[in-house]
Amino acid sequence: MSKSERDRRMAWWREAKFGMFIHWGLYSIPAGMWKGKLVSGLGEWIQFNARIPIEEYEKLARHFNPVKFDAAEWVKVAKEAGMRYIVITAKHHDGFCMFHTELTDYNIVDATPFNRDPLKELSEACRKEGIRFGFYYSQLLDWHHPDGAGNDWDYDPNKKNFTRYLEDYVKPQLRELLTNYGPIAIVWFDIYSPTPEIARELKAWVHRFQPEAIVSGRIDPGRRWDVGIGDYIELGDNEIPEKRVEYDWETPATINNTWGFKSYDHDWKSPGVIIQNLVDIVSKGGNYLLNVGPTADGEIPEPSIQILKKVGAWLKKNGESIYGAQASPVDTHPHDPYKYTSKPGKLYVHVLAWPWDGKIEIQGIKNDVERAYFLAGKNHEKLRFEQKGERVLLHLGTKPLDPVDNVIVLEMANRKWP
Ligand code: FHN
Repeated sequence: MSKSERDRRMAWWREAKFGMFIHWGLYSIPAGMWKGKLVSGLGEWIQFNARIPIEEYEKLARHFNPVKFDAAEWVKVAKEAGMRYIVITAKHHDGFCMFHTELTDYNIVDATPFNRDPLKELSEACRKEGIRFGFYYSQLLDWHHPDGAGNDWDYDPNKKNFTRYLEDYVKPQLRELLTNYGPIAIVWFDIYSPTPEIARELKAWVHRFQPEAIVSGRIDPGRRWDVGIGDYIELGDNEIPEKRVEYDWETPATINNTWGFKSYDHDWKSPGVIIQNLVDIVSKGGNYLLNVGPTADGEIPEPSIQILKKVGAWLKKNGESIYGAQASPVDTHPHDPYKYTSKPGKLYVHVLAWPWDGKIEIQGIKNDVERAYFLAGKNHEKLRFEQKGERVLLHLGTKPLDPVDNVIVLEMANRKWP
């Protein structure tokens, strides 16, 4: 694919910067407890961590009736948080399908009293609200399918046939997902594909039905930090690189310590931490895909909603420094109290810790600064500054406007830098 073709396909994603990840499935019923005992580890891994036999785990489906699920409400939460795309688990490692599929009855429409297809409802709600819609699909691990990888307590691994699983199950299911749910913005494969050939085949399969869909970096067989078969590099979970990465990349992240709902995980990241992570990621050229883990009733946990609202309120005022922004043109040290994002002719200085004397000196400014102002300030009132070569001293005053991140815009005399 030519560079211009690639740039065209990736344009919306580069602009979007912030997305909502949704891990939702049968595991939201046990929510981290099995037979009265806490099961440590990620909520969505409970079947594996407690080695629950398929016969027992399957029974959860009979009790899955998330009547409070409201696609419009979820999209509203994402939108108000300033998120521009949604990626939801169509099939996670437990193999339970959160969409209507002809390939197995082990799906939310046929196996539960709920009898609705949340992916259909969510994809439609996203379309109405102008939010891009994508799905997560576990292409390697499937603890329910006899040929999927990962389950050695119900199946003999030596008898598994991955090719059969790929051809007779994964590809037909992907075809359903790629043809029945409108435009698909992202197909989020996870872990890795067994070989580069399989990864390439899967990518071609996706593009056969949705030529514009972006494919996550975890389609690659274990390649990271490099341009692979996926359309962008997918970093490790909650991983933020030390420096700018010169290729499209994304950090998938939890809002507490699990992806799938766990009733006793209350270790929420504060809105401040999330805003700072978002700024850090954008300043290094990446996207932030932040997860929520809805309950078995179909609700996004209230603490997540409250956190996201605050992030959204900050973005409402400061979004110009995030959406479509480019990485910092200057390397900052992890301990610097500020970070940069940029757009042609504008440098956004994110002041993350207010200086005690109301002044901050920044370095590496290779252009004449024409004007400085707080992005969230009234009428963009001018800020006093002094420039000596590449150093700029900003007089901020003693009172921050925002408790987390105050963005100062430096307008440059010409648009050549940054
Ligand atoms: O095993 C999964 C995990 O459950 C979750 O889906 C995350 C999201 O990035 N991916 C895998 C671990 O990296």
